[in-house]
Amino acid sequence: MARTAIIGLLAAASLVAQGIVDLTRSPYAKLHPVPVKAVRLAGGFWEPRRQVNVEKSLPGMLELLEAHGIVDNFRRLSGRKQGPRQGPLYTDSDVYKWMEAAAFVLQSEDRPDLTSALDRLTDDIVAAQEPSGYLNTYYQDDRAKLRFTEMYRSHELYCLGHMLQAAIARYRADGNRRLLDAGIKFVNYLVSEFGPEKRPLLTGHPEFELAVIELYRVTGNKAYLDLAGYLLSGVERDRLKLSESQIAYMFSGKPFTSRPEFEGHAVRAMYAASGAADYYIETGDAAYRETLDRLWTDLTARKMYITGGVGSRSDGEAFGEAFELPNLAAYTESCAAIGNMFFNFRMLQATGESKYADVIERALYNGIDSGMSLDGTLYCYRNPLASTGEKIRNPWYDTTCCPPNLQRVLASLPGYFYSTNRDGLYVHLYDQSELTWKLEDGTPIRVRQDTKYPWDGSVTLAVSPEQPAEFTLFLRVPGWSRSTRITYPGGSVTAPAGKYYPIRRTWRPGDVVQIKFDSRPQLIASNPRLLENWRKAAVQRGPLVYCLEQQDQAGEKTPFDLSLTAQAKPFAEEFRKDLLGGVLVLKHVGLADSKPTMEQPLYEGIGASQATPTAPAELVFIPYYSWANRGASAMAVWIRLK
Ligand code: FUB
Ligand code: ZN
Repeated sequence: MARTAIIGLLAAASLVAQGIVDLTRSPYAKLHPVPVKAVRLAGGFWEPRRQVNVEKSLPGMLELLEAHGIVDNFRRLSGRKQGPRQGPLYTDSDVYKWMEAAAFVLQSEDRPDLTSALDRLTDDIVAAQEPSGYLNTYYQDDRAKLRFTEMYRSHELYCLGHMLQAAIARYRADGNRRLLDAGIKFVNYLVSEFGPEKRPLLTGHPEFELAVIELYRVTGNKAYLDLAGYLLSGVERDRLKLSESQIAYMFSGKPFTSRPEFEGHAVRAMYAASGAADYYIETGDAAYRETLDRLWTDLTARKMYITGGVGSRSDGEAFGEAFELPNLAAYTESCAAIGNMFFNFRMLQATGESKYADVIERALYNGIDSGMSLDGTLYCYRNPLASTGEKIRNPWYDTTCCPPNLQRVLASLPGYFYSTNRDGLYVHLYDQSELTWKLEDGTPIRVRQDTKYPWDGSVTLAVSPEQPAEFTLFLRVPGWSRSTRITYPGGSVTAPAGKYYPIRRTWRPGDVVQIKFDSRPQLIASNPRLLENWRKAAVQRGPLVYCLEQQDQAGEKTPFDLSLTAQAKPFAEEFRKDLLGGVLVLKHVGLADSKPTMEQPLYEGIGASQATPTAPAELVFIPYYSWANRGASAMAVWIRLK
């Protein structure tokens, strides 16, 4: 083996506990994600996105956080800046999310600019911390007396949760524990002051639960896991006099294990479920597992958009009823889709079941990827499935939770690709990339993926353990692939969809596996109870959901004036390098209403309606994630069927 390869493998062996979560000692984890640094994305679909994040989004967002006084909120507490506090009460979390994103970048590559920005921010934050450990820039001065008195809205634990996640990501990047020690100090203050026999505590916006469990994983201090368990147990509803509507909205304040369904604020609910999944992974508590399964079914069978977006109502940024999934009015906050990914990522590690990876992929390639513009400077807060052409992307929001959330997902993305267990290696996601890690018996391994996924359904994996080793390679076969052929040394199989296909054998350096997924476009129908999608279809190709954007259609017809014919013919495919950063465009014959729908009667006899003249039209579809990158334009995912 070449000397550089050996050095690379040695470097891999020295990486410890640098995954998005560290499940190496978690008794109920079936899988263990690999470190972020172990996977190098290389020029495929995601690497350009990751790069734009590093080069454009992160610097731009730090400038905006500074320009809006959000970092000064910390500095004013230490006297380094004067002036009033800026922004809503949860803005500390946005600085922390940015820091977490930057720290994940450092897990992948050396970036002195990001290291020094993190050092400066850490300095300002630590200087603002009180001797007790308390730290929140909103509950200061005359608001100090309100601390922990209005927890249903205060976001004190939410901000601390994000601080812990930033601190842990930094610690895992380069061993710097300055922010981590500050976070631990605050958590120790909570442990000493709050609890069943002490003062009551509540996460009005869940997030802290999953963060403090990660802190338990870092430190081994069981008090942190118990604190999460206490919060999830919701025992303080009486002492805190919480109303039913508060409990429903916050998705906390009553036992997590008593939840029959998802309701209330979608981001809160997704983070609560993620924290509960973490709690299950550590405790194996069967009541948690049952609840998580029940909630997952509620989500994926009744409340999730085809894009992986969740939370359909603007009012309260909340879940609707079952099948209440409007397209134009869809709220589908970027943070909620990200929360969906976090929840499913944890369920995947807990169970090893590919249905969770399917949801991760659905959310990632669609409802999350749509959240950041292709140039990395504009963000969607809402990710609707139809639009009449309003402006949807902005560089900044007063509540700017989504941009840094998108940044931390992109920065940590390599860590989602693989897991290990005692039997071998799981491949969850496909993209041009290289894994340099080790099997759980310590055998160093490299896996190189060569693929144009998602544009092409072919993936070639070169599997190279350092020396011949018997283990199982578990290849995820996505639920959307109607037929999948896997060829490996000594075998060729048709693999069922929606499962991991296990190949157990003695693998030798350079062994090659070829996978051919069926990524041809499909027309997708909704459950009939999803009333808005009656007689409509969506187009999906591989993991990508497609849409019609007005500016691509001949005569700039709106998507609402176009329809697909029920007898679908094959789609024409054209890779357009020049368009939207390079996308595979789909074209299909369809019909255009001769009279624009805007001018048609609101109601008319069915006969007249069916006789509305139409003309043949070519429908041009682009991937949903790429919409709204060329200015405002009408868009639809669900297209009328005629
Ligand atoms: O409340 C903090 C964040 O702001 C939530 O997670 C988002 O939904 C937005 O309301
Ligand atoms: Zn958000």
